[in-house]
Amino acid sequence: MKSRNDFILIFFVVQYFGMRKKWKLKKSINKKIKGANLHPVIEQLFLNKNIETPQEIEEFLEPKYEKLHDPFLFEDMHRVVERVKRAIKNNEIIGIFGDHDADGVSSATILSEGLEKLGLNVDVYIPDKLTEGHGINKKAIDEFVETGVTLMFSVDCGTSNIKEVAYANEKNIDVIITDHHHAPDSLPEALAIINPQLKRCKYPFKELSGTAVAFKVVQALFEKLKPDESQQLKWLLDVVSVGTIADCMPLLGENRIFAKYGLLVLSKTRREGYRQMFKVSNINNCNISALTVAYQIAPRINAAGRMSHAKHAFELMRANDSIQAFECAEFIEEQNIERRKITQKLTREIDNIVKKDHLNKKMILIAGDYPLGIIGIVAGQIANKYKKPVGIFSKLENELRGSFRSIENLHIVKVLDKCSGYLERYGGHEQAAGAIIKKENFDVFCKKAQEKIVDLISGSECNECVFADFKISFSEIDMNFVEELEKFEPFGEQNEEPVFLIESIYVREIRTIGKNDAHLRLVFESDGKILSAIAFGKGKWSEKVSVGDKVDVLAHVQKNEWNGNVSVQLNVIDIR
Ligand SMILES: [Mn+2]
Repeated sequence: MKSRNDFILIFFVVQYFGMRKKWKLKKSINKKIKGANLHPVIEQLFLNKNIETPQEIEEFLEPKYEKLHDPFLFEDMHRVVERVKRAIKNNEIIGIFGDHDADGVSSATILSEGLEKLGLNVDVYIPDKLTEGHGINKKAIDEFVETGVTLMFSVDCGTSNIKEVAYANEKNIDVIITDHHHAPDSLPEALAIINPQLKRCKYPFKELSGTAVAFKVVQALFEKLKPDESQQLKWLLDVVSVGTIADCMPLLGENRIFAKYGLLVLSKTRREGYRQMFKVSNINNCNISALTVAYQIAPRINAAGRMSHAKHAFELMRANDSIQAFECAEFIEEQNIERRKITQKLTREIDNIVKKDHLNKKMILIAGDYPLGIIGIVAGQIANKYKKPVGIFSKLENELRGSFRSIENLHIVKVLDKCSGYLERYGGHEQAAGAIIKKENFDVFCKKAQEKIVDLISGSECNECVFADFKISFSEIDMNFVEELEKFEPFGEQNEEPVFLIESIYVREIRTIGKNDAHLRLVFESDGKILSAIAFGKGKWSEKVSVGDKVDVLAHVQKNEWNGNVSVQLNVIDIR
């Protein structure tokens, strides 16, 4: 059974009892994949992903480590290798400038470990989320100068740091940028920029996380400088999968290799930091899925940066004895408990404001004396609940700092682009962004954003819909079918677990389980066939559904392993 943490459960309840959802069945694609003998539902799953030939099917179903792209497809990669060679020869000290989120901390882990294995001295600087924010800063460069750094790497940031890179050059530090953020037209004068988002970049896969980009650099360095050990790099994939999933990168293309093998490595990780975290936080490492990473591991790594300083998460990742790792893991667990408390409190507070004043608005924009570290998570939860783009702002002395979360089919940075005249700084991705705004500009910014967003939200958006991928008959669901579906794992961003519409089945048993009767166990029957089901966070349904009812359900079809028995189970999302 897949475990999910408290906050999504609470959320599901709110989501499905707050309003009645319409069901929509996605249109099926009227095509055949030639040369493949597939279950019609499985065939549709491929067609939905634009996979249309047997070769493409094989590529998707068998993501092999050996199939990772050549890192030298980044045109600056040779320059990176040459510069690092020189650094080894001259015994230089290398600076690494990281970032405070899970992807940033993971990127710094990969690169620092890779460079140390090549015999280099490394000095890692992780910025403080609360006082420094995102991107290279002068304070860090000054510290690097003090330590004698002559070559610095940025990880998960740097592409827009023109001034800071110029400053480093002035101080005789060469800069190599490794990043995956959106690239502006003018770029810093760095020795090399490794970023798949650069317009000139010919690397075939654009959706790498910061951690994956750092891994590509290490992969290139080992290929040229330590080829006999390059197979060992597989053991770094646990960290790459965490960075990739934490940063919500689509689990397609090369990321499928990182996620699939990374999750496997993660379940038998050699890293003390993860091992102690699993122990301290009761994370079951037998069957780690992308959900485990998204809802249990990534929030803990992020908690340090949100509540105190991300350097503690970095220490956890790099700890090489179990006692140090245990202490870091305990500290992070405390920070996460605290983070969860204040997040829940603020989400409730903001939710009340929304209900009172914002229900008729296209975009929810709210400012207050809110803790900077958690406004992003709260914005995400509110966006998820109301299916509207959200910006939550922390009021500081002279400025406000906002964290934005978007909805499907809306590129949030494009909204900010249209209001850039009122913003001091902004940046981010399609679904999440940040901005700094002067106090006096806040009201006019809100007004403009509400106006501009109208053109950007696609007309057909459906706020109160749940989508089913396919209609399937109850009799078709068996172990064979579940095993076919499992080949599509790991499920996650842009490779979501399919939802099935199953019609006209009978409820044979129903009972609530779990703390506060939060969940439901059901048994369904049709034509003499019986299947058991679970409905997470749906305990309240027991008031309206009873034994003997004829119902339709929306559900995932999964395997349930319990006491050594394996059976087919429906994971019910909605019922009518
Ligand atoms: Mn990132």
